[in-house]
Amino acid sequence: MLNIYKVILFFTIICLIVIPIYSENFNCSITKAEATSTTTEKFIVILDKNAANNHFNMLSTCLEKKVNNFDPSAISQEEPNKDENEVLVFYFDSFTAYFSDFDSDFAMNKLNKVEGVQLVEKSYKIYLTRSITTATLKNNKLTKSNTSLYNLDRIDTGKRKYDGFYTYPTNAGRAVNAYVMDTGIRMTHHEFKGRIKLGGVFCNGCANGDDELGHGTHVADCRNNIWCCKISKHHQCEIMGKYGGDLLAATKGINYVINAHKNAKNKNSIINMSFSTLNYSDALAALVKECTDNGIHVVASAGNDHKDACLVTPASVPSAITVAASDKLDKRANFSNYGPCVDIYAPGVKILSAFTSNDNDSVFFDGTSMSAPHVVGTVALYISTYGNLPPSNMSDAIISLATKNIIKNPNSTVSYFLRVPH
Ligand SMILES: *[C@@H]1O[C@H](CO)[C@@H](O)[C@H](O)[C@H]1NC(C)=O
Ligand SMILES: *[C@@H]1O[C@H](CO)[C@@H](O)[C@H](O)[C@H]1NC(C)=O
Ligand SMILES: *[C@@H]1O[C@H](CO)[C@@H](O)[C@H](O)[C@H]1NC(C)=O
Ligand SMILES: *[C@@H]1O[C@H](CO)[C@@H](O)[C@H](O)[C@H]1NC(C)=O
Ligand SMILES: *[C@@H]1O[C@H](CO)[C@@H](O)[C@H](O)[C@H]1NC(C)=O
Ligand SMILES: *[C@@H]1O[C@H](CO)[C@@H](O)[C@H](O)[C@H]1NC(C)=O
Ligand SMILES: *[C@@H]1O[C@H](CO)[C@@H](O)[C@H](O)[C@H]1NC(C)=O
Ligand SMILES: *[C@@H]1O[C@H](CO)[C@@H](O)[C@H](O)[C@H]1NC(C)=O
Ligand SMILES: [Ca+2]
Repeated sequence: MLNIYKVILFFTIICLIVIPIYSENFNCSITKAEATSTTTEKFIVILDKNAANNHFNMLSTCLEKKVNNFDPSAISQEEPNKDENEVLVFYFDSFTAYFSDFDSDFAMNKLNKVEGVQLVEKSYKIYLTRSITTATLKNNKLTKSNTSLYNLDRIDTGKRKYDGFYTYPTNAGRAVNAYVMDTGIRMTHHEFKGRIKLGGVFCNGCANGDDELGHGTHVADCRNNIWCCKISKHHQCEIMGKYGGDLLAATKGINYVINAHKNAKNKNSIINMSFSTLNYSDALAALVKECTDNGIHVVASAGNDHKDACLVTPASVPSAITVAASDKLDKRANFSNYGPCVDIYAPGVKILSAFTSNDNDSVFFDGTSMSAPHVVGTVALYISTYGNLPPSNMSDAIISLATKNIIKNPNSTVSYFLRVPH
């Protein structure tokens, strides 16, 4: 025992001596003069986890910036770092990220060369998101329910055969928690009433979780999100208001979900990322990988720009399940992104779902945004039927359930069409 105390004492003394000496002799590899400039824009900086302390020391010593940890439980509509001298820090398992204002030239040509900095990326606009969590029950009974919705009728069968029924595992989605990262939700809508809870509002100037666009509400509707059926719980994270979101809001939302996942007893979590960037984003890709590394399934829509899905994020991230859109005749929708980054096809044309004008409102939408929830639901059905798997195994499992070579002109490496567990 004595030896242990000696060791502890030894290291305490070393720390007390070494740390002050270290900071006194701190060498500024960049200076405030270099960092302050006429124009400032917000950048995300991703650091090697071990470099974080030194780096923040450097920021506060050399650049006189205030370093603030981001508290995911602090749900606020205000940007906490209004002051350009403040940096907002997110600690993940595999890296540390922060946001701050810098001059573009400094950020992209100096800061990115500092030791321990993995990448620097300008915060940009993103276009729409959401996410979900699930259940532990195992059950192999099937429920057969009437449906007039072709998309539900279609995904319970391999061949294109419409029988007017949607057949799915009975306990589907029990105890499901859904983190919806999107434009918010019409909480009072009959489709969700009593099953919705505000997770957090992470965009600037957003109206406390109300859905001002209708996207989130449509995407969260249980008629498409077969996983939630009657019994699941939603948590919503609004990261995009009427006027869009940005990388900072997405990081806050993802940080929130990862923390909620870590603190939850139920580790069956699925995130549907209903947003896309215009161009590929290394920073967003790192955040998505952090989710799957933590065991959270990520389902991403391929995007609606009739282009290669590998060009946008999160669709391009290998550990995400990327979903392209097909129509009633199993043809690739003409707007759907395609290419080698697509993992699977699901219905995404003329999808009826909840809308926001009143609590019974519904509307038809087209989009890979509408396809992705079908896959989210299927992952949840899979979990409640067979149990959870690590994300990469889940992706394989969903693909092994899928019907092969049925999509016309998929223009993808694969032509897999979604099928629910049966
Ligand atoms: C600080 O930088 C100067 C000039 O680049 C260098 O000569 C010196 O050795 C550095 N000191 C430390 C402690 O790294
Ligand atoms: C389902 O459809 C069948 C035949 O159309 C009908 O007889 C039955 O009442 C319907 N069930 C429900 C619950 O709507
Ligand atoms: C899933 O994410 C994609 C973007 O990656 C989005 O377009 C779609 O709306 C999302 N769907 C749901 C149900 O969140
Ligand atoms: C996206 O990339 C294209 C070129 O590939 C570039 O012209 C455009 O400015 C980029 N857009 C953004 C928002 O970075
Ligand atoms: C895509 O298909 C829709 C109907 O299915 C059609 O109205 C539209 O013109 C098509 N767009 C393109 C670019 O082919
Ligand atoms: C098929 O995908 C490739 C890139 O993966 C693209 O260059 C080509 O234009 C696509 N063709 C069609 C018909 O969409
Ligand atoms: C919505 O439908 C329910 C019954 O399904 C009805 O009681 C209610 O009045 C309707 N509300 C609106 C706003 O139409
Ligand atoms: C997941 O897949 C890997 C690689 O195929 C395999 O070694 C591992 O046993 C799988 N894990 C589970 C839980 O299925
Ligand atoms: Ca059917």
